[in-house]
Parts: sequence; structure tokens; C-alpha cells
Amino acid sequence: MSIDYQQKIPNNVNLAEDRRLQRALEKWQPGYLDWWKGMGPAGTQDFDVYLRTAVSVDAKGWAHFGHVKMPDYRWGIFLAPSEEDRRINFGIHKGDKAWQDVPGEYRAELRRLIVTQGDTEPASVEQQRELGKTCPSLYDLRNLFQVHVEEGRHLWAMVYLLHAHFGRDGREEAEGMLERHAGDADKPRILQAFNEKTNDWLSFYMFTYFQDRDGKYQLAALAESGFDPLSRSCKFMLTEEAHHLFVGETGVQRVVQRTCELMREHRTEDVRKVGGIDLPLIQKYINFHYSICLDLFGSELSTNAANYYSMGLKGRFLETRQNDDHVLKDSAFLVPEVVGDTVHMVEASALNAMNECLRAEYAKDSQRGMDRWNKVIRDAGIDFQLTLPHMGFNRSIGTFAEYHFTPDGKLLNETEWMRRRDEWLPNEEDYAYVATLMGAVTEPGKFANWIAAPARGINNQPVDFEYVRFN
Ligand code: BYC
Ligand code: FE
Ligand code: FE
Repeated sequence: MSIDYQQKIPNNVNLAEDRRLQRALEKWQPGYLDWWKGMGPAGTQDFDVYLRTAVSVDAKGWAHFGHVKMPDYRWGIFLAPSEEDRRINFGIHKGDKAWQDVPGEYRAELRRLIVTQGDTEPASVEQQRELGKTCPSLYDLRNLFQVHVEEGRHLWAMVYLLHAHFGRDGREEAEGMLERHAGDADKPRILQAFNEKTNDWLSFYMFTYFQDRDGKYQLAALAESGFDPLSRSCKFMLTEEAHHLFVGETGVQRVVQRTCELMREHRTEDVRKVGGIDLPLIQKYINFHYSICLDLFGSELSTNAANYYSMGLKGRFLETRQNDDHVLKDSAFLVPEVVGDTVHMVEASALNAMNECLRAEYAKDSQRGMDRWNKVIRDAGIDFQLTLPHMGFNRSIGTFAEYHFTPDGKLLNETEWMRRRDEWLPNEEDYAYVATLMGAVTEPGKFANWIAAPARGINNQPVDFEYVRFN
């Protein structure tokens, strides 16, 4: 189904037929635009940006490219096509028809899931809002803005569900999305990783590699939902998410590549002397971003997560491909436990271990890009390996919250941890150094010294295309 762009709010949900809902969303829209202008990408209102906009949700139609001023971007409501006779695939309602309306008894749980998901979307834009001022190239600047408009659209996706299915409290929650802000002392965002600073571009690439990947896994689990409108929203969001992950993976890879070039060219490991980002510093950034993202999956054991699953609200990654009964009443899953000074994997109820189950998938997937980065280092003939830190490193949620582990998994006491944490996490000096590298490069086809050019441009355009016009 194609998307109606004649309307104030582009959509493929027949909004015009539901006047009340349409009016409610049109009332929310100006607040959203105010938020975009006040809390969205700073100082960008007049830029023309080469953006991708969805014109329909099928495979061919959703990637339409052209220069757009961001406040004029057509944020809309797009659900993936509905599946005929879709069933609930897991939990106690397995086999029942998927719900088109919120089941009354699960209203509170569904609302909480949708609000938590929605809250992260504008949060990420707020966290990254200053980065446009220090872009390493026009190509990267355009990618940053593409991510931003799509995170804005993801907020629309969740706000639509709240307005369409949760009545008055849904509308209040939709207001709340524009009232909480990343890092705000009084009204912070719900999940901690969305209150951290993202002040430099290495952080941005790490964010889109690690944190957007949490998005991918959470959205995939919600795409399994028995609540069909949520499932269809998340399915379409996932198609957009792929680009965010691409930006992260190739971004880090290009930094790694440039670092290797500088090391070889100048025959030194100390690339800070020549304006590069040294591999140990890249490792510290990985340690930080991966560990705060592991926290995003919640506690290893959670009755909330068990309930979400049994109720049919949130499934596992690729639920229908799992080879079991999809009810899991008597099934087990391995979760970590600290015994003495080592970590043991012990059996727990699979239902209670849902968060851990999703985190395990995430961990596997996180390794894949690392392998590609390491190949770049190896191909350059350099003896160094980037690694994911141990699951207990720098954790604040769940089993590991009360312990301290080194990146390679040795238990430390509090004093040792405080003394040595700067060896593993970026410290003030590291951030200050990276900050000195950040300066706007805005000539088409030029790149900052610390990052390699990409292999190709966006949508078959050349790398030196004018992806952003400043006017
Ligand atoms: N100490 O907090 P709970 C994205 C217990 S990113 C000890 O309820 P839950 C994006 C607590 O009592 C994706 N225990 O977490 C990315 C409870 O135990 P019981 C965002 C503590 O609900 C980049 C248990 O721990 N989407 O889209 O299991 C850019 C569980 O705690 C403590 C989502 O996250 C403590 N301090 O899971 C843009 C999806 N604290 O009583 C966008 C929606 C708590 O239950 N969210 N406990 O046994 C969810 O699915 C869930 O909210 C979470 C948390 C997975 C996040
Ligand atoms: Fe998103
Ligand atoms: Fe994203």
C-alpha cells in the first residue's frame, strides 16, 4: 500500500477515516516540531539534506532520495503490510488470532513496553544533537541526519500506537515523550544509556554500532508481538534500523582503517602524534559502549520479562525459528552467576531468563562487526586485536551490578577497580584528545584526518557528492 503524502501526517493506516485519531495526532504534531527545532540537530533548520524518505513500505518503494530541509521532512506513520490470519506464535495464547486491539488485561504491560521503546528514539537525537557542528565529511553529516529523521519517525510510530490504542493515558504518555530529555537532571530519559553524552563522532559510530543494535534486538522481539499493530510498526522500523547499524559498523571500520594507515605511514603506534585515534583508545570506547548496552537488556532474571513472553507481548529473536514449544513452561536457559571469584553459567527458568536470552543473541551479533574490524588490522600487518569486554565488565544492572570485573573477566575489589578503571574506559584526557580532532570538514569529498573515506557513496552517488547544502 502506498503512503498518502497529501495529508498533514503521511500514513498508510487510513488515518483520514478516523477523524478523532487524526485530530489528536495533528494536535501532537506542533509539539513534536517544536521539540525538533529546540532539541533536534542543532542549527540545521536551513540545510538541504540528501535524505531517504519512505514512499511506500514494500521492498522497492520505501527508499526515495532527494534534498530536503529537515523540518519539512515528512514524518509519518507506516506499518508493514498485514499478514493474513496472523496468529500469536508464543506464550499462553499461542495459536490464537493476533490481537488488533489491546487486550484489556495486558494494557498496563503493553503501554510500558511501548513507552520504553518510544522514549529511546527522541533521546538518541538529543544525545547526538551537537554533532553536526563537527562532522568529518558531508557524507557523514548526511548519515547523521538520516539517522535523526528516522529516529524521529520511530517516535511517531510509538506515539501513533499510544494515541490509537490507549485513549487518554496514551495521549499523556505521548506528551511525556517530549518532556523527558536525555541527561536532564529532573526529567531524564527512562533507560540510562540514553542519558549518556555523545559528544564526538567516535562515540556516534559506537552508538550506532552498539546502541542501535540493542534497538534492533528489542524491535525484533516486539515484532513478534501478538499485538499486531505493534508487530507491524516494529517490522517497518527494523528496515530503517539496518542503515543505522551500517553507519556504525562502517564508521568504526573507517576509523580503524585510517589508524592503521597512519601507523604504517609514520612507523609508530603513537598515532596521537599525527592526529589519529590509537587502537587502544578505540578499544576503550568499545568497552564503554558495549557494557552500557548490555545493561539495556535488563536483569538476567525478570518476572516482567517472563510475563511479557507468556502474555504474548514480546517474543524472542526470530521466535518462530526457535525449535521448541514456544511456551517454555518447563524449559531452562543458562544465566551467569558469580561464585567465589569466577562466573558460572547456571540453569534458570527460560521464562525468567528472557532478557538474558535476548542479550546472548545481541552479544553474538556484536562480535561479527568486531571480526571485520580486526580483519582490517590484520590485513595492514598490525599485531593487535579488538575484543568485546567480559559480560561482567562495568555493569550497573543485574547480577554483575554489585561486582567489578576487568575486561578479560577477572574479579576486582572496589579499590582496585577505582584505581584501574581509567585503563579500560575512556577518561577525561582521552575524551579531551578526541575532542581536539573534531572540526567541521564540509568540502565535498574531503575527510577529516582521523577517518578513511567510505568505499562508496549513498544511493550510487559519488563520495564527493554534495550530500548537504548549507544555504
Ligand atoms: N537491583 O527494570 P526491570 C532503541 C529487578 S533501544 C536489583 O523491570 P525488565 C534505540 C526488578 O525488580 C531499544 N534488582 O526490567 C537505540 C526486576 O525483577 P523482578 C529500546 C533490580 O522489565 C538507539 C528485574 O530486575 N527498547 O530502540 O525486565 C537509538 C527486571 O528489571 C534492580 C526497549 O528497551 C536493582 N537495582 O526489562 C534509538 C524495549 N533494578 O521483580 C533507539 C522495551 C531492577 O521482575 N523495554 N531490578 O523479578 C523492555 O522490554 C524492558 O523494559 C527492558 C527492561 C528489557 C528494557
Ligand atoms: Fe529507532
Ligand atoms: Fe536506530
